[in-house]
Amino acid sequence: MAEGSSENTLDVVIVGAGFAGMYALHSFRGMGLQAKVLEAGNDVGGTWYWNRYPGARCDVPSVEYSYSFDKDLEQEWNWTEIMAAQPEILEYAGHVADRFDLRKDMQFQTRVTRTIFDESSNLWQVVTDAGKTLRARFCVMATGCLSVPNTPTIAGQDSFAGAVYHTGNWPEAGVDFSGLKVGIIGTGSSGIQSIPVIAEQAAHLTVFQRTPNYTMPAANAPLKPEFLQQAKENYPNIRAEQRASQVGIVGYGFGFGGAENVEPTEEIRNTTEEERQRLVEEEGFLAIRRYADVSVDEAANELACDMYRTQVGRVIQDPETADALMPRDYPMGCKRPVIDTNYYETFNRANVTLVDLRKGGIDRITAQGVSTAQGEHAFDVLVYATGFDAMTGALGKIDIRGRQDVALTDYWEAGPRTYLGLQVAGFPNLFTVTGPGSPSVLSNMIVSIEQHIDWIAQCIADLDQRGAKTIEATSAAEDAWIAHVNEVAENTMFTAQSCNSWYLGANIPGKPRIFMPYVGGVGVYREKCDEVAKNDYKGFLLQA
Ligand code: FAD
Ligand code: N01
Repeated sequence: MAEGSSENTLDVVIVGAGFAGMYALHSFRGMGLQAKVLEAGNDVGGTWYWNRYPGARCDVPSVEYSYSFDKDLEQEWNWTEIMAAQPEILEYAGHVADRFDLRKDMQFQTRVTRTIFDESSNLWQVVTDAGKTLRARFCVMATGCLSVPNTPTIAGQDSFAGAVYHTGNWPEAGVDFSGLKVGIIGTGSSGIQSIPVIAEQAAHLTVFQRTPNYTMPAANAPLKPEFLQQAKENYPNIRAEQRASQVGIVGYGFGFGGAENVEPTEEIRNTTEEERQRLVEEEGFLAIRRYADVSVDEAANELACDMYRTQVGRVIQDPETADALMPRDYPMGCKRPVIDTNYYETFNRANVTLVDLRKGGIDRITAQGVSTAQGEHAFDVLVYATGFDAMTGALGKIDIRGRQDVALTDYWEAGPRTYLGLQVAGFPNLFTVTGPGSPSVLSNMIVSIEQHIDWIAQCIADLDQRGAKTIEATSAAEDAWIAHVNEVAENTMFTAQSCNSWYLGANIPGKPRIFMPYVGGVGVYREKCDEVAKNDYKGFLLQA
C-alpha cells in the first residue's frame, strides 16, 4: 500500500518481536487494543533469534530469565540448565508465541524504515521497507538494545575469499567448522562464549584480541528437577525479590550446581598481599567476589585486577600467551560482566593461536585472511565477534520524526536524551522499551522489559480513561532525569576515565561518549516510575 493511502488505524504499532515486542502485544491485546508487531526477522525471539553462534547462552539463572506475567506459563516450562543456551531460550520464545497466539498479529520480514508523527491527526505513520504505511495512536519501539551488529571498517574486508559471519547475525542453519581454519575478531562476551566451542570443532582457530577482558567462570550445570520444582513453588517470592533488587536477579540457582551467590562484604584494602595470593590459589578467579570496595574504589579495583592477572598466569601454560590475556589499564566492572566456560583453558590447546593486537594491529583483510603489523594469518572462515551499536543503534536506523518534523537522530546528536528512558520530549505517544536512561542492559532484561510494558500499558489505559490523546515528556523533566542519570553514574567504575565500553558508546567511532543506562537500580527505578504515574504523570504533558 502506498504511503498516504489508508489502512485501518491501529491503537499501537510495536516494532520488534523480541521478548519486549511479544509481551507488549500480549498486554495491549489483553486491554482490547488493536495492536500489531512489525519484525525484520522471520520469527519471534529477537536477540535469541539472531545470535545463534556456537556457545551462545544466557548468564542469568534460567528460572529468573523468564516471563513472570503468566503463572501457568511459569509452571509448565521446564528449564534444563542453570543458565539456558540460545536454542532453549529461542524454543521458549516460540512456545510463548504459540501459547498466546501472538504470530497472528505479527508481520515478519518487515523492517520499519520511517515513523512520522502527524500533528494534525495525532497519529504515528509507520513506514516499512515494503513501502507500506500503518497508522497508530501509539508507537512502541521494542527494537532492542543489542540488535544492530557492529562490523568495524577494516581495509580490504570485502576481499576475503572465504565465508564471513557475525555472531549477532548467525545463519539459521548453523555453521559446521569441522576441518576448517577459522579466524575470529573480538573477545567480548560473544567471542568469549564462542571461542571455546569453535576451537573444539575447527582444525585451527586464530583469535584476534585488541583488549583482553575480565571474565569469571560460569559453572553452569543441568538443573536438578527437585530444584526446578522448588523454584516453581517459590516463584511469587522470586519475582517480588527480582523487582525490588538492584539488577533484577536474586541469584536463584547459582547455589544449585553453579557458583554460589556470594554477597561481597569484605574490603580488599584491608588484606595483605600474602592473603590475596593464598585466596587466588585456593579459589581462583572467584576469590575476588568477596570484596565490596572493588566496584567503588579504583585503587581497590587495581588490587583485584592483580589477583585476576595472577590467576590468568596460573591457568595459561605459555607465559607470552598468559601475558597477552591479562587485562590492564582499565578497571574490572567497567564493562558488561562476562562469564565463560573453559575460555582460558582453550588457549592451552595446540589448535588455538592468540594474536595480541596490542603488539601490532590489523592492517587489512586479504583474500586469505588477516594481515597485521606482526605478520599474515590465513584461514578459511572469518568470524566477527565485534559487538553492537548498542542502545541507540536500532532507533538511529529508523528515520523517526517527532513534532515539527524534528529527527530523533538530530535531537540525540550529542547523545540520547529521554525522560525515564521511556519517552523523548517532542515525540508524543512514542515509547522506547528499555531505552537509554533506564536500568535496561544493567539488569536482567526480562524484568525490565515487563516493568516498562506494564507501565506503558497502564499509561495508555489512563490516557483513554481521561480522554487524553497524547502524552509527551517535557524538556524540563527530561533535563532533570538526565542530570540524575549522570549523577548516579559518577564515581562508579562504569564512568572511569580509562573505561571504554559500549555502555559509553566507545565502541562505535564518532558516537558521543555518554553513559547510557541508569545505574540507580531496578527496584529504585520502578518506584520512581510508579511515583510519576501516581502523581498525574508528573513531568509529562497530557493533551486532549
Ligand atoms: P531484542 O531481542 O533485541 O529484539 C528486538 C527486535 O527488534 C529484533 O528482533 C529486531 O530484528 C527487531 N527490530 C529492530 N529494529 C527493527 C526495525 N527497524 N524494523 C523491524 N524490526 C526491528 N540480557 C539479559 O538480561 N541476560 C542475558 O544473559 C543476556 N544475554 C544476551 C546474550 C546475547 C548474545 C545478547 C546479544 C544479548 C543478551 N542479553 C541478555 C540482552 C538481550 O538483548 C535481552 O535480554 C532481551 O532479549 C532483549 O529483548 P528485546 O525484545 O528488548 O530486544
Ligand atoms: O560485543 P563487545 P559482544 N579490531 O562489544 C572487538 C551481550 N552479550 O558481542 O574491546 C579488533 O562486548 C572489541 O575490542 P575492544 C552483553 O551485554 C551477552 O561480545 O573494543 N577488535 C571487543 O573485544 C555484551 O556485553 C552474552 O578493544 C575489535 C569485541 O570486538 C554485549 O552483548 C553473550 C574491533 C566486541 O565486544 C556485546 O557483546 C554475548 C576491531 N576493529 C553478548 N572492533 C552473555 O553471556 C571491535 N573489536 C549474557
